[in-house]
This record gives sequence, C-alpha cells and structure tokens, in this order.
Amino acid sequence: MHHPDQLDLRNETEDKGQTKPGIPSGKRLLTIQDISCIGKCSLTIALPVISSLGIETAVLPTALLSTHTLFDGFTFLDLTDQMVPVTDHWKRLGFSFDTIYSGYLGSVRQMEIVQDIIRKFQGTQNPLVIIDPVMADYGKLYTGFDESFAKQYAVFCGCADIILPNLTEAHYLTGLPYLERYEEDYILDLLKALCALGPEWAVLTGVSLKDGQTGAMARNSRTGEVVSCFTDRIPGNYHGTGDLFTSVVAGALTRGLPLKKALRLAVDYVRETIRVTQASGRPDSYGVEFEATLPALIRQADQLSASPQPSPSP
Ligand code: PXL
Repeated sequence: MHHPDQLDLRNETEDKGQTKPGIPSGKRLLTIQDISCIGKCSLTIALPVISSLGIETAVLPTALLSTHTLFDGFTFLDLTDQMVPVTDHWKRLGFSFDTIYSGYLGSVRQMEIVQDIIRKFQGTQNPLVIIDPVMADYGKLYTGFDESFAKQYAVFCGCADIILPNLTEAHYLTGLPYLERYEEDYILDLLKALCALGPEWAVLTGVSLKDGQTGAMARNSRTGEVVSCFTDRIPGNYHGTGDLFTSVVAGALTRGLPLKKALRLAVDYVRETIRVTQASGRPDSYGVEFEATLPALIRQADQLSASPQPSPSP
C-alpha cells in the first residue's frame, strides 16, 4: 500500500511526457483481469488504452473467455493456477511496477492471490494500487457472482490506494441501499462508507446529480476532500465503459497527473467515445468504439500534462 504522502508527492511530480509529448513515460503498470476475446472489455480495453497513454502495460490474465459474460454460451478457462508462477518468475527477474491495477476477477481465491501479488511487489518501488471492484451494474450482480463474493471484495478494497466502484458496486460493498434517484447527500454517504473500507481515495462512477448530466465524485479518506467531475449525459447503457474509465485514470495517474486531471480526462474520454459509438449505430451490448477516440485521448493527455499542476493536490 502506498503511504498517503507518497501519493501526494506523486501528484506533484512532473510527467516525463510533458517535455517529450508522445514519448513513453518510462513507467510500468501491471493490470490483472480476464481476457474476453470478443466483446470489448477488461484486458482488450486496458492494454491499448494504457499503452496509448505512454505506459508500459504488463498483463496478468485471470481467465480466458470467448466473449464477456453478457453474451449467451461463453466459454471460460480459469487461469488462477498461472497467477503465482507467472508473478514469481517476474520477481526472480527483478521486475517492478509503478502501478498495479486490478480489474475483473472471477473468485475469492483470485482476490487472495492478487493481495499476495501486491505484497510481493511492495519492495523498493511501492506501487500505486488501483482496485476496480468489477462485479455489478444497473442494480444487479454480474453472472457468476453472489453476495459473499461482494463481501470479500469489501475486504480486498482495503489494500488499495484508489477504488473505483459504480453505484451498484458501492451498494454491494457498503450495504447502503441502491437508489436510482438520489441527492448529493446519498453520494457523500456512499463515499464515506467506501473510504471506511480503507483506500486513500474512493471514486464513484456514473454519478448523476442533475438530469442530462453524469460523471464521477471522489473522496479522500484522510482529509475528507471531495473532487467532482461531470459532463453531459448521452442516453443509453454502454458495456465496457467502466473498464475504459478506470484504464484512463490508471494510465493518467501513472504518468503523474493529479487525480482531478485524471478524472477530467476519463470523464471526457468516455463521453466522447459513447458519442462516437452511438453515431456509428453498433449494438450497445457489444462494446464501445474506443479505437476511434484514442488519438484524441493522447492529445488531451499531453495537453493536461503540459499545463501547470495545481498545488496542493489533487
Ligand atoms: O466490463 C466488465 C467485465 C469484465 N470482464 C468480463 C465481464 C465484464 C462485464 O460483464 O463479463 C468477463
């Protein structure tokens, strides 16, 4: 786990991409999640997006699926048995990571192994730990998950610096009710309860405080500081946008951007990607057309890196 002060320090460090836009930052991130061969989500989003942000992206696939679980009849090959030997090999070779980003996991056992992997790489280089507790959306758990899985996720979130649940996941993590219509106080209560799980920052995604608007709100568990970031809402449900959001935040933070700028980048990118996807007329369940918007993401990230960093963070 990152010491909170180190996270602040990171927020103030210069992004190496600032002096050489487009040149990789020299940072390495490890992302741990499934590979769904078709149906853009998890690794097929994280790898291209984070690489585009100039970060070397190491992957630890947790399972191989023919498609994501919203398609009927998907195949599933569990890769749990590979997680320890693969990471032990990296450790023996002396690899280290600036960031560890944990996404979709298939079992409580995988959570325990990821916790061990985080410990394994918390040597000299203390990685920033980002956990996206991927398990639910629109009020329901995804296929294959139950309440005891969600309870274990609440414990697992305690070893993160930053967690990024959506509202449904926040409900399962905290036990607070899931509401479709709410006021800001409800979001602040959820954020406080999420902070109590132990991360330094809790980020809630898919927050809508006004009609026609959506975004993210974050709270720092030490200082109680709240950061909000909103945009106009495009109607419809788009699969994979949570993974897209977390991938942008993970890449931006690893580059050295402060959380507020990372959220701005992610909120704007997801919104623009949904707009492009909607314009293309592809079915919603398939995934979003992030390939079309990557060049703009790279430009935007370079611009944010080049503008002066506010102080104090975020
Ligand atoms: O986008 C989250 C996600 C990741 N991986 C798999 C999924 C889902 C959501 O349904 O099924 C396999």
